[in-house]
Amino acid sequence: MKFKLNDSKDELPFKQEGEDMKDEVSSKSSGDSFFDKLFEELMNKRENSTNAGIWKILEEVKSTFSYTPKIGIVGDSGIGKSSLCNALFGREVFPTSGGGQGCTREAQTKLIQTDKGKFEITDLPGIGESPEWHDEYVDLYKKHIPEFDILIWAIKADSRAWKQAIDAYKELTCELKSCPIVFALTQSDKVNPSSKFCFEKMQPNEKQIININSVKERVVAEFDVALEDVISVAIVLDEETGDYKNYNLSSLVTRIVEVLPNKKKKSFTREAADENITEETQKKADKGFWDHIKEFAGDIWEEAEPYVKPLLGALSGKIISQALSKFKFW
Ligand SMILES: Nc1nc2c(ncn2[C@@H]2O[C@H](COP(=O)(O)OP(=O)(O)OP(=O)(O)O)[C@@H](O)[C@H]2O)c(=O)[nH]1
Ligand SMILES: [Mg+2]
Repeated sequence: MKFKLNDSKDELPFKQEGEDMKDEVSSKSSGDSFFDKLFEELMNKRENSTNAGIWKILEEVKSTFSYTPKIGIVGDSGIGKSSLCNALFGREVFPTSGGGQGCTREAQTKLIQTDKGKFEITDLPGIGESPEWHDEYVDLYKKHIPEFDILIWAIKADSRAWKQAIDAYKELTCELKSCPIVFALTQSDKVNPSSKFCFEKMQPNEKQIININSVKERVVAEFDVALEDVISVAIVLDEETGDYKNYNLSSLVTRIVEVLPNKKKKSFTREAADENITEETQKKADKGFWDHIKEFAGDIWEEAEPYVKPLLGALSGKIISQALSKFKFW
């Protein structure tokens, strides 16, 4: 049966606290006292500080760090949108279908609570080759795109029926000025010669890579987008372990982090599954976060730096869940 939410917001049940992070939390028990000390120190300094601006900066650190990123995904039915979202965030965001033609013509939005924060994700139906729904869908996209921080436009790598999608995309120029977009070529393992894809290593073979690159070139030419914004991916559910295996999701995450504004980078990597975030991408997200804080601070950054600096190490990389819980004391 097709899962249909009819444009409603659905909150998934909370994960049991510590369920996902068990290893991390227990292996970093010393981190707790570190954060206790850090925040105690900041609170003491707060009493001595006469500059209210510093506390505005710390509030900005808090709100930027705990921001709820809003992600949109658009693509035709059965091309792997749900699988992509589930693998990207490392949890069941949307149920997957058997690959049959779905008929949901509404947006499906979910607000997902995790042990690190929240994120909101909206699945928009693809326009397919259905001219009769063109205007309805373009209106739907125009309504939702302004709410997103990032739009993932999914296209099946071995399909050629893109005309309606290209026309719709071109009608969204205005909305997309304020919403970065990346193109995900889904099910890249099915690109010819599909029998050559190595599922063990999740890697296409040389001939497939050549053909995937031609598909990318076509997307670049027909949608008039930059090559670096087109990323080929493949997702396979390992029936035995229940885990998703993927090809190239880390490249998709890297590109998303690159195109997101500084203020939003960190909250996205906070929610993406750790295995999809390379060290380099994590650094880019951290740098974007602190560049944003510096810009927010402006002239008083120098004065504020000694107060804010201890947070730099604490909020970098993946050591964030403890930090977030301590923010509640502010
Ligand atoms: N071979 C292969 N199969 C995939 C891939 N991604 C998804 N699938 C399969 O394709 C089918 C549809 O995947 P979904 O993720 O449910 O696709 P969807 O776009 O969300 O579908 P609807 O919600 O019905 O629009 C499922 O059987 C998936 O297991 C992929 O990269 N490679
Ligand atoms: Mg789906």
